[in-house]
Amino acid sequence: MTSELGEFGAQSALRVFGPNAEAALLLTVIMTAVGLAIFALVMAFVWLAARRGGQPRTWWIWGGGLVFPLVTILALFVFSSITLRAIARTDPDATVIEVTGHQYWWDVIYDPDGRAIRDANEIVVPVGEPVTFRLKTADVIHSFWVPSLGGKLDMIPGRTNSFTLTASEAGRFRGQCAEFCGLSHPKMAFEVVAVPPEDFAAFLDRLEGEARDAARPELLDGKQVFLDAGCAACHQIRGVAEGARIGPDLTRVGGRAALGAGMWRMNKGNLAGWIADVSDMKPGAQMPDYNHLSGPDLRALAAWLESLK
Ligand code: HEC
Ligand SMILES: [Cu+2]
Repeated sequence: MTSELGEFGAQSALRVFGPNAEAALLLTVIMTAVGLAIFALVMAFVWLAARRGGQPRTWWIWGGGLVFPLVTILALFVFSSITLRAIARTDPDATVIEVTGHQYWWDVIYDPDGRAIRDANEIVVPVGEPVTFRLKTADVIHSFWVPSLGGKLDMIPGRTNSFTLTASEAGRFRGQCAEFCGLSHPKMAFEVVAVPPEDFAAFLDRLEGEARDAARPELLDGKQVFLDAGCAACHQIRGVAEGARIGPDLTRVGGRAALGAGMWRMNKGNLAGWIADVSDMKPGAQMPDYNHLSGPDLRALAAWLESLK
């Protein structure tokens, strides 16, 4: 099945919505402009030399061959060092969100040192406020990258890496694992959703509670299928099945815009397709296919999951 990549938020390092991304873009533009200008200059001199012929004066050799490159390269080096330092700074007062990379999804914990509220594959942040991402991995090396908000940072076994990003505008920003991590590495994406700070607080309060389904009686069949099929061995749904950590937390799975770590639209059809045939949608994903479920059971399960918001 093909993905619905283009459906989700902006993913471009050239469309920037935060100070880190702005700094990186400015560095890119200046490096490129200086490089192009020098290229044009050298070509012009080559052309002149070819037309005029004769011997160059020695000061051209010293000036153009040594002094000029030293000065320009030193200037660019200082500028890029300043940019890199600014980008790598972590803000001690920022909101902390812990993200752990798994093959091929993202475990998310809001306020890891306090309320420790778990979610997955979609990260909500307060707009205009700094957020420190504390990055870990459960298996191989992954890399956390939201191009519109700032540079990437690797998730390395046995280490915790942190950096601070600020979204300067409300909106949806797509992220992508930027380090090859296995068969479905290209299908390991996510979204950062920047909302007003008061909405962020409300989101956390709501998320912290037990899962809320649409409370329609026919949906209860789906909940029973979830319990009978053994999904709770790997998935937590607060208030229904607690504790499992092998797969993403599904407490508000139907509230996410995307299914399967930023890949497909969240709806009943895609959910049913995923549960029956995950190995086709995401080869190598560590979830078994449930193609033995009956049609009605599969539909009920998908409908119940979709109602968890
Ligand atoms: C052996 C562990 C395991 C079992 C059992 C399991 N899953 Fe999963 N599930 C996973 C893993 C791992 C992922 C993440 C796959 C990925 O994206 O790479 C996942 C992903 C999902 C997702 C997508 C979540 C998201 O945020 O997009 C849904 C929905 C889901 N599982 C539903 C179920 C249901 C329903 C069952 C029972 C019928 C089930 N799973 C059984 C491990 C499991
Ligand atoms: Cu990865």
